[in-house]
Amino acid sequence: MLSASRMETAYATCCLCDALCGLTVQHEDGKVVAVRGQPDDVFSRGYICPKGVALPDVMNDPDRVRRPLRRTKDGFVEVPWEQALDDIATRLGGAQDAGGKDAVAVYIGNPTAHSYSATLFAVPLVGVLGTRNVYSSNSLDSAPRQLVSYLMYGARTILPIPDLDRTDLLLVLGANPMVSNGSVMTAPDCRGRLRALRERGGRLIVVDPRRTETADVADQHVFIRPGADAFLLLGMLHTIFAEKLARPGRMRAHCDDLERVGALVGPYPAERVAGVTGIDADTLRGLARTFASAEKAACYGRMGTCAQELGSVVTWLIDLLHLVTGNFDREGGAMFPRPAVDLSAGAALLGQSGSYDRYRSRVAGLPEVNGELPVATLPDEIETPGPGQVRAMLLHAGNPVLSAPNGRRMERALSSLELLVAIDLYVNETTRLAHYILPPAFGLEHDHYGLIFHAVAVRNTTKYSRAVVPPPEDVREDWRILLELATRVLGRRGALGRFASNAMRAALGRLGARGVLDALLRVGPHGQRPGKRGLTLDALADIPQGIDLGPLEPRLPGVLRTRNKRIRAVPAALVADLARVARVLTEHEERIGRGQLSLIGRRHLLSNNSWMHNTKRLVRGRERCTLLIHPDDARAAGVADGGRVSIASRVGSVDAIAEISAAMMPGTVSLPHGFGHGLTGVSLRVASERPGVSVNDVTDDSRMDTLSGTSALNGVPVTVRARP
Ligand SMILES: Nc1nc2c(c(=O)[nH]1)N[C@H]1C(S)=C(S)[C@@H](COP(=O)(O)OP(=O)(O)OC[C@H]3O[C@@H](n4cnc5c(=O)[nH]c(N)nc54)[C@H](O)[C@@H]3O)O[C@H]1N2
Ligand SMILES: Nc1nc2c(c(=O)[nH]1)N[C@H]1C(S)=C(S)[C@@H](COP(=O)(O)OP(=O)(O)OC[C@H]3O[C@@H](n4cnc5c(=O)[nH]c(N)nc54)[C@H](O)[C@@H]3O)O[C@H]1N2
Ligand code: SF4
Ligand SMILES: [Mo]
Repeated sequence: MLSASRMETAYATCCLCDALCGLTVQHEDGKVVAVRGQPDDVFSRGYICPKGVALPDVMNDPDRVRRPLRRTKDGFVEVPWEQALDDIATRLGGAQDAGGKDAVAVYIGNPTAHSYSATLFAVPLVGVLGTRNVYSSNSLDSAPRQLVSYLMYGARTILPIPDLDRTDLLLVLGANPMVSNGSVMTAPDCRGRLRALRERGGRLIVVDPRRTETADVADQHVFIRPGADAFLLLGMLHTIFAEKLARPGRMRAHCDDLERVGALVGPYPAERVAGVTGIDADTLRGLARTFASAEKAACYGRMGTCAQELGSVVTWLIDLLHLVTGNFDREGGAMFPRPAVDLSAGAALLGQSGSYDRYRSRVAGLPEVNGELPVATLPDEIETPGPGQVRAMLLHAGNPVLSAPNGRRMERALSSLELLVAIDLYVNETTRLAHYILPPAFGLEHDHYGLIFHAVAVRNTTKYSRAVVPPPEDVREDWRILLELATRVLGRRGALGRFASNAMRAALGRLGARGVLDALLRVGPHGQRPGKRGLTLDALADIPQGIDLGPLEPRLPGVLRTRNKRIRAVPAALVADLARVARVLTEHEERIGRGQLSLIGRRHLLSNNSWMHNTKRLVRGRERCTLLIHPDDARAAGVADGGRVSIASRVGSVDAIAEISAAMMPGTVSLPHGFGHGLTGVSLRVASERPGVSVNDVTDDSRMDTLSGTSALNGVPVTVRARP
């Protein structure tokens, strides 16, 4: 009886992926007991996926780090926070005293973006460190999208999003929203929204080297060779101009140089690109006509179009497809959300609208993109001696040994650091190499606001969720850890440093993450104005199901941050990169001639990148880390279904079980990322039972979109052999 009376229910938001699903959380005595979908949530309306249900498994995981750890020769030992923070600050400062600012690197991992407070408080820490060696999962993910936005619209945060709920035609290129639940397109219950598209008579077309779960619910699926999207889009644009289907309408007035596009795509008629894409010329022209003639059409490209050698050009061509057909900033096309926190204004205020090629990486000479360098070159910066060599690194919510290409090389490089500090929940493949692990509060132990994800959402909504349960006694919220490190590092820099440190601690410490968010809401488009009571954090917190701010609306030209308030339709850097497109096309043709296999990735609904394999209810079922291979390729390599194969590339090889599948395009094989938990020193008991192998021991760190520094995690040339 007593225990029943203590059970309470709260609203919350899932922090795991972009979808921002509303949750109903049952908790008792400070412990979360059950998580369900929240039917009243204005955006997700009750939808939830199995990962959201499993959130408490991570929070309550016996393997979770709950006290600061220091590595000794006998393994990790617990240390008090103050001692850990002081020693870390001293050693970071020491590394910078000896080797300059760049001697300390920072790596910001994916979950950082899912915490508004960590996102906000990483900024002052990176600022205080003043290093050029800033890395993040962006260069394994969406850096091409952010770069193209900076080049065309004047800010990396101005992201065109498919108006999913109102379009008549959704052309999906290299995304699998049925599994990923949408990415750079916040759309809780993608499955239901795609069903609704078809129920209202709309069409769904998927272009992917694998017949994916999304292709399975589409009207049409077209196989494409990995990395050939630029050629497809050039061929489509060529057809649109050749057949006089271009209808830019009001976009003409909003763009500079749109009229140059026809000439740029001139060398790429459908016949020229058919062979290299694997799509016959008629089908290709058909796609162009279907897109151009639809009343409302949107093209959605994601990991498949970003994590490849031509990621930036492909992203640009997708935007051009919208502009040229007039499906831009218009209902049912690609549109700009209007979030309650105006990220672009905030970024502009901090001087962070974006940047490109202000400096280059020391060793490989790769351009800086929006203040970051490519993760793929981090090992170069650690291993190559000389001024500016990285000696120490802060790792926030990342697992580059499993997530970056050539993971074995990353592992070697990180092992050689003087100091590696991880802020993380687990002793995993990367953090086991750290000298310190600092444990953060997680999930429903802290509040939630979709700072970044409201800004890429298919509908304008806003929602703040309070923390549901207290964190374990000795963990701290990420933003506090980041602030502690920033102020301590600053405080070591003489009298002026101590003054600045005290000022920062007083200002940001007192305001806190919530205070900063409140201020951002107040100055945002729905905030307070003279004579008008607008949004405040307190007011929002009292509406836990969120506020619906309506469908996306046209925002040109106000949304732009270019000086003349016009879109740069053909930025010079992208036009220049067309020379590389021509070269890559020839390379692809040669590769096809040699019959070389291409490796791509895949995601699973129950996996989340590298770090949710330690929860029993998410690792159930069939082995997931298998190599999908087409029957013809299996036959040619003598590979049997269920047989062991070795997959080898320039950088390494792994063994896996083969799964013969006609869902693969011939010539293409697929292995998921985020596995490989069998390394010594990993403390993940559940994950270690079915460790799998890391595809990133095979992906090649030298293959990248050189414009944006984004790794070509897809389309890796490999050979597959049967193992005895
Ligand atoms: N369940 C689950 N959800 C997730 C994640 C997860 O790990 N698990 N991760 C989250 C994260 S961090 C992200 S960034 C998103 C990613 O979200 P998505 O991009 O939707 O997810 P992917 O499964 O990577 O989809 C990429 C698709 O591109 C295809 N592809 C590969 N190469 C090419 C190519 O060259 N051209 C074309 N046209 N297609 C290609 C692949 O076959 C795959 O279907 O998902 C997020 N959501
Ligand atoms: N081959 C291949 N490689 C890929 C991809 C692919 O499709 N194919 N996808 C790429 C993509 S899209 C991404 S985003 C990257 C992700 O790569 P990373 O960002 O490097 O790593 P994750 O696997 O997301 O691991 C996140 C880490 O953060 C920790 N963590 C979780 N929540 C919190 C928190 O609230 N606070 C803190 N401090 N830590 C937390 C977890 O324990 C885990 O160690 O992987 C990339 N790698
Ligand atoms: S779809 Fe994403 S946000 Fe929604 S419950 Fe699943 S993991 Fe959480
Ligand atoms: Mo990602």
